Amino acid sequence: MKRRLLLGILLFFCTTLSAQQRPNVIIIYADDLGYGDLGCYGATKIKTPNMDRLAKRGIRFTNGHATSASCTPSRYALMTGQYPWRKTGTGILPGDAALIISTDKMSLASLFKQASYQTAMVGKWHLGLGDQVRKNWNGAIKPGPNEIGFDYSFIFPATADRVPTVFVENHHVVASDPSDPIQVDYQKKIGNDPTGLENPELLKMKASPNQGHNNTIVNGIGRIGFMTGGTKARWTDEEMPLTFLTKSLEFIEENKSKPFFLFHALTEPHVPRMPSTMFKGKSGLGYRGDAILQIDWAVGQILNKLEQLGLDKHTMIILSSDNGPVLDDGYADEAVTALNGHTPWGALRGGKYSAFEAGTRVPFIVSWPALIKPGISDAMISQVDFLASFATMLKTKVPAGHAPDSENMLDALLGKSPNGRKIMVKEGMKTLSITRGDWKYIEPSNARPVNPLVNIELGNSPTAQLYNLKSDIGEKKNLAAENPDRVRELAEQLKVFKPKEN
Ligand code: NG6
Ligand code: CA
Repeated sequence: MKRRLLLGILLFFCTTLSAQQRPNVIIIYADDLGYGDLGCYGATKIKTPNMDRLAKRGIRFTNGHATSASCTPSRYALMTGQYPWRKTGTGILPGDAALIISTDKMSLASLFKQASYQTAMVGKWHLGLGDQVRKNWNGAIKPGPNEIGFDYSFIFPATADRVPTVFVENHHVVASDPSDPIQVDYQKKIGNDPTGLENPELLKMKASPNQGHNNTIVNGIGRIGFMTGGTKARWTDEEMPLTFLTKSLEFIEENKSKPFFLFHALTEPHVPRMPSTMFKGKSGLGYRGDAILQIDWAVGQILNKLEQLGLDKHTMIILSSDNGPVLDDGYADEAVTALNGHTPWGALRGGKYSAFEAGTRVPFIVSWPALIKPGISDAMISQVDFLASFATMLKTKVPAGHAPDSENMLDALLGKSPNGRKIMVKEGMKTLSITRGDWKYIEPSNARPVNPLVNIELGNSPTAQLYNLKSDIGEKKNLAAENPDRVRELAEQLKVFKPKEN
């Protein structure tokens, strides 16, 4: 009897200990969700109770960042631990691009896999698939997520507004049909499907002028790029995020007794915003707001599932976004006209595509009830740091030369330390900035200062910009002229991180 009790106590401690070192990890990664889009980050015109619940029981970072102000480069950095501008070809990818992540370097996924986690990638991918552009969409498509360390993947290839609008499960398009082969072309029209340009009367949501979302029509929405075939395989926008959620919930359920790593990459609130019927019109802010309610609901479903399975205490959840917010990003979806005073960028300047803070400073919440004490952290932290931080948590060595820009921020992520990075480099659309302490320097750039189509200030200026983020989070007052030494120093320091000229 005594021995049994002792054994029981021992077992209890061992499980608790290993769960403390090896929690399940879920990254919920939104697409274009802004710093000011969540109630817990100050939004008042939209309600996000589930994300707020997550923040309340975890740490809400006020200074958490994507590396870049658009999708592909931010995801590349998160997965590889390398600043994306150090590698060519990491800009926003077309839907037929080849995989841009090297399969022989450690990735965030292969790190978890090496530590005997079950790993899954569900949702938006946008890092390329296969080894060439002209790939066969009807056979096995590889390399992709499964070749960089995910045991299971259920994705769509690029963005919701880019063809092919199909799911790929592991190596195969879901519901593909050999008698209706899929072909994709980004240069010219392929097949006979109507396009937004030729048949605007078939659209249920019009494209904004001059943004180019008027190629093949799928589900009444013009896309970027042309596709033909795969009629049964095409997803409908209203249902696609729910499919992703279902796949993630199934993965959690199937792996409830082993440690798992799940990357749940949402497609909302990226365009085209076409929420499911249960959310349409619910926010009063147009489909963009409705899409945020849909995200919040999905987060709630994941939290509930973990609770039901008794996994909530030992599961670490990170919620963040790949870049900042945008309103009109290609469709006439009322994002601008129905905004109703909501400020997706909070008090920050700029938005998606911008070198100003709203481009990259994003919602960033970390929860792990068994270990993390709730609070707010001002530590400066970047998604490029996940790889080195989790390597530390899992006691895995990152091979020399891999993940060169990833810093171990585990203590900051767990709220054990208020200190984050000393310096951080980020990009708008190519324009780099460096932040050290309170000071942010944006390198001079001759690129256009404003993108008039999306109506966002890009943070570009032909002369140097220097802001004190402590006193001026909105980057209103350029202090470069008064601080030439600081400008010189930061410009010098930034050189180390610039792409190598070749
Ligand atoms: C841009 C698209 C935009 C969006 C973005 C990718 C135009 C004019 N705009 O090129 O609609 O698809 O790419 O967004 O084509 S991201 O969040 O995946 O980076
Ligand atoms: Ca994005």
